[in-house]
Amino acid sequence: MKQVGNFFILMLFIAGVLFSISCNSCQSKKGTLVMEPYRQVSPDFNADSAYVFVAKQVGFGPRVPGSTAHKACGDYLVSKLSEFGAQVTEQKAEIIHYDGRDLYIRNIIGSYHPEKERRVLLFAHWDTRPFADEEPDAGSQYQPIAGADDGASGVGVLLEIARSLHHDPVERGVDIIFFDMEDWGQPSFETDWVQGEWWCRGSQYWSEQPHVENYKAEYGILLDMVGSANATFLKEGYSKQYAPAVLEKVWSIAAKLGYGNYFQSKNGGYITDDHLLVNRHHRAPSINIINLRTDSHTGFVQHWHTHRDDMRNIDRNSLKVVGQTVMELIYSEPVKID
Ligand code: AHN
Ligand code: ZN
Repeated sequence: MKQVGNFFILMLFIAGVLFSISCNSCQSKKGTLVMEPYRQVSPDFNADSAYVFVAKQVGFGPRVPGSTAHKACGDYLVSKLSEFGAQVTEQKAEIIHYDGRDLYIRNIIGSYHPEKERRVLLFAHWDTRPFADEEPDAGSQYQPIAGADDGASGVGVLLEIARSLHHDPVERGVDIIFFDMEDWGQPSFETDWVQGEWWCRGSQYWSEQPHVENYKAEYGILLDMVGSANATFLKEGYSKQYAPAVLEKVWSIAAKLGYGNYFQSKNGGYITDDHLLVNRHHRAPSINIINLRTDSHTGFVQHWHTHRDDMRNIDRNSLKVVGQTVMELIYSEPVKID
C-alpha cells in the first residue's frame, strides 16, 4: 500500500513537471517535448553594410568639431539619412567651451513619420575626441583619435537601421539623432579643472531645445562603443535608474536572439553619456548600450581614448548583435513599455 502511494505521488510529480514545461515556451506533441525556437520578426540586420558605414566615417579622418573632416562627415550623414527616406533636420548652435572658445554644434536628426505621436528615439554621437588622453605616450595625447569604436560604431549601426526602415517601414515614428560634441570633455592631462558639464554638449542642447517643441518619445536607446570584438554590454547605472523596463525588454530580446554572451545580466557603473541628458529632461526614458569592462582600469575597452581606436577593432559580429536586437524591438510592434 505504501509503494502504491509513493507511485501515485511520483506520477503526480511527473505530470506537474510536464505541465509546467509545456506552459513555458515548449510544446507537447504526441508525448514528446519540442522547444519552440524564437522566430525573429525583424528583417536581417546587414553587418557588412554597417561595417562600411563605420569605415566611411573613419575615412574622413578624426571628426573633431570645427575640422574639415567633421564638416565632410556631417554632410555625408545628412545625405545618407535623406537617401534612406528620413526627413532631415539639422540643429546648429554656438556654445562656449571650458577654455572660453566659441564652438559650433551640429546635431543631425533623421525622422520617420514625423507626424506620428508615438515615437522611438535612437541616438549615438558622431563627433570624435580631440585628444588621446588615455595614451601612455604624453606626446601623442594632443592628437585627435580615429574614433572607430568611440563614435563611428553607433552611428554606423543606426545608418544601417535607417536603410532598413526605408525598405521595411514600421508603424511608429522613429527619430535617429546623431549628437555632436559628446566627446570634448576636459582632458585628463589638464591640471586646471574648470567647473562645468563639458561632455555631451550636443545632447544637452537638444534636450533643452529639441527640434520639435515638447518632444517626447516612448523610449530611447543610445549606442556608444558597440563595435569591438567580444563587447560586453552591462546594465549601465542611469539606464537602470531611468528606464528599467526598457533595459529589461532589450536584454530579454537579446537573450531570445541568442546574444546572451554580449548582453550580460551584470550591472555596470554609472556613465555620463548622452542618454543622461535625454533622461533628465524627460524626452524619453533612455538606456545606453555601451561596452563596459570589468578588466580595465577605466571601465571601458583598452583602446578607449587612444590611437588604437581604429578599424582594426571593429568586429561585424558586435555590430550585428546590437543592430539586430534594436531592430527586433522596433519591428515587434505594438510594443508596450511602461
Ligand atoms: C565619461 O567618461 C565622463 N563619459 C564617457 C562617455 C563617453 C566618452 N563615451 C564615449 N566617450
Ligand atoms: Zn569618448
